[in-house]
Amino acid sequence: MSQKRDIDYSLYLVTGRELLPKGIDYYDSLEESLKGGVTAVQVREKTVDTGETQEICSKYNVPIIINDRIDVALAIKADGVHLGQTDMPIEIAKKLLPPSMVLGLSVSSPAEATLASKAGVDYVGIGPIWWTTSKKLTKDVIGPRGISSILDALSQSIKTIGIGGIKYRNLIRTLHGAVTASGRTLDGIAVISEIVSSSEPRKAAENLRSLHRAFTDQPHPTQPFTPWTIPTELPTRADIVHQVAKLIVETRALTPLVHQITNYVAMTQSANITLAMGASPIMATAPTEMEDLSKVCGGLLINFGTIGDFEGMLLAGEFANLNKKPVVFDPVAVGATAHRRSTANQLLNAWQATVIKGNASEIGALAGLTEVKSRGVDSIGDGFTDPATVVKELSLKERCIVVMTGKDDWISNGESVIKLSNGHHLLPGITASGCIVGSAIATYCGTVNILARRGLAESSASDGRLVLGDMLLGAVAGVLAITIASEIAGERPDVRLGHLTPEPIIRRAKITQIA
Ligand code: 3NM
Repeated sequence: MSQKRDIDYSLYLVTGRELLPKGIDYYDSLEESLKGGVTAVQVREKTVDTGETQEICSKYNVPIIINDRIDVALAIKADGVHLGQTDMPIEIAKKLLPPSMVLGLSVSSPAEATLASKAGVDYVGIGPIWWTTSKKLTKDVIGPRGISSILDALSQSIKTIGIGGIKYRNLIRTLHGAVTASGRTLDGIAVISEIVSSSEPRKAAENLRSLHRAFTDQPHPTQPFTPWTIPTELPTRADIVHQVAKLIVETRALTPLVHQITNYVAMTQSANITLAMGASPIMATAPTEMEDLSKVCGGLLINFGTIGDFEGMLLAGEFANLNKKPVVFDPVAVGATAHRRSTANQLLNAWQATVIKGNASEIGALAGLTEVKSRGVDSIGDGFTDPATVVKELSLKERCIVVMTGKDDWISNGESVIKLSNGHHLLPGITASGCIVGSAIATYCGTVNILARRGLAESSASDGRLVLGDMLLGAVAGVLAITIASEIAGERPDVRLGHLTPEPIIRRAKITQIA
């Protein structure tokens, strides 16, 4: 056999005997995980019978790769060898290996990825993506937002696997965070503890496989970037207006539950706005409620304005990702303090936002730009000279839709940029007027999510270019609803408290003197 085996890297199990639950046999656990859908196995043990491991793998037609020990790999005619950065140099390994064996290498930076490309390895393990105790870590955690720059440095022919702390719970975040601007994604994931430490390794493997398939096979709300949801042409005004109108009507019919963790300045207004749009708000913050709520809500808003409830925000986003619910993130005044910047970073590392909404200074702070300054929660000045590029680039960086509010509102999904120019000059004078835009976006994204799940949304083939499940539509609808409502209210000076004169009081006051 001189041809290399064509390996499916989707679910790559790395063995870890020391992590087995008490009373569970290594070989039984391995066999169960293969039944659950593991597609490749790397043996990392020094003490197990490699021959028996290989026998079990071949029963399921799954390739076996040996960590570090080329001698063992050659002796058992394994399908490949995996090397770390401090193991044998690649050039020597390549000389020792027959052409039939694949060669894998661990990389953790773009520089190591470039060297791996030059060396011509078959696949790389990129890690550690998350913190893990399964291996003594000598390198910094990359985080899901650090993967794409490594993928960009690798030649296309090299297969890629993410490794380090990957769990069912963070899998969507991991996969989504890894997508590059050109659409390259991880070919698979490698795990030890999520399968090996489980008392039900088959189920653990099945769960990982099915979530991985859900990511690669079909669009869902945390995937605004997958090729099938990127509009190939800019939507026309008529397309957008038609679909927003539909969304407004559908929201009243479907009454999505919109879970909102927001600041206490905005909380009542946000709940009222949600009700006014025909949806149902729930403003829960307790961490223990997050899992249950994520199953029943249509969409989630996380607004960290008064910056409490960190644990709840963390869990709510993670569970929303897991249950494929859209997450709208409003990083209020993120540029104002180091604490806010670090909190936003932690949250964006922990879960995948579907939409990030902010004013120019907030978006600038997340993008690392200093052109627009802030004072507390407000932006100073007229905004960026090139706002379209700012939203598009942040959108590509964070792999989500970006909404930058201001005199004009700028929205991008990394491909298209839409400018909306509605609104009223009095709107910024109302506290929490920015926060309610976030609530409106979360509400309409919730409706888009429900429609997509029910298969009722119009597909790109039948009409329009905002396609099934496209959260860009939810973002546009949320901004238009609030800004156009403000224009209509602005045209009615008689309904504004700021314009109250003595005359209507004198004319209308209903006063009864009782005693
Ligand atoms: N290699 P778990 S992290 C074997 O970063 C290994 O190269 C890593 O185990 C790397 O899935 C790791 O339990 C441990 O976190 C993976």
